[in-house]
Amino acid sequence: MKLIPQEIEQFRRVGYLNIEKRLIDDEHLTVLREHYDALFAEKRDTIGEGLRNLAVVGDSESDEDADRDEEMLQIMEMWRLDAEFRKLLYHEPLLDIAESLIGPDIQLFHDQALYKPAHHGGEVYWHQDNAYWQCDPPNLVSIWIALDDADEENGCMNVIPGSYVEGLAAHGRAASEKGKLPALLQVDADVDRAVPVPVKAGCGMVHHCMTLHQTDPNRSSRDRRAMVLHYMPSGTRNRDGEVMKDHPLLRGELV
Ligand SMILES: O=C(O)CCC(=O)C(=O)O
Repeated sequence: MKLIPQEIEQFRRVGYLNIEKRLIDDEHLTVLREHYDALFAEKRDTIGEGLRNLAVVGDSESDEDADRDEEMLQIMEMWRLDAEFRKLLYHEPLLDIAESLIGPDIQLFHDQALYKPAHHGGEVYWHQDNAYWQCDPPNLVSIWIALDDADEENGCMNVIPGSYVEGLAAHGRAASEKGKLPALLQVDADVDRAVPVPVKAGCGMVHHCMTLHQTDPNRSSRDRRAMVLHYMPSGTRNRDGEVMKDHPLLRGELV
């Protein structure tokens, strides 16, 4: 399911693309949801050991007095924990999209499950992914897959079109009116330029690692489960300047 030239051109112009075709069929979606829920249930009481709540307000994530009323739950490296998510790394429709945008030699940077529970799902503040990652060259792309319908009510992605060509903005630690969010970065963004990217379950959106994006709290009665795969062209260097040879090669050759 390679992207067509108009889609590639659109991605190059605005730095993201809403993929309205199904990437994951119904049967596959049911299996992924079951495995996703099982992993979150298994880790429920082990915050800090593989499960993080990015919505913690306090001086540090482990702060005993931190406010944890809101939850923006994250499990990194799902592929290491579960065979279904390992298989997802090699799912052809996803790799075809990645190849259309970053070329034939593709490695995984990492994957993550991002779960905004109904009613009290926390916010993710405006950021560019490469502010966290500091990869070089900054040519990574992420496919954000909706496991539930995601819209403005339950915290779909909001993006600033064209921001990815405007350079890396100066990020600081995120803060809300309640206090500091130690797990998150934040940058001032021109919200008048922001557009929502609603995504149906089984579909996805792809964004460049320099695209400014954010997601709102989930106050709706619907969960918002998402799975994100971050792809890099082979040969990409990490923040220490090292080529990341040990990350899984998903297609093509190691460069
Ligand atoms: O899923 C979310 O709420 C945030 C996603 C995000 O920031 C990302 O995929 O880079």
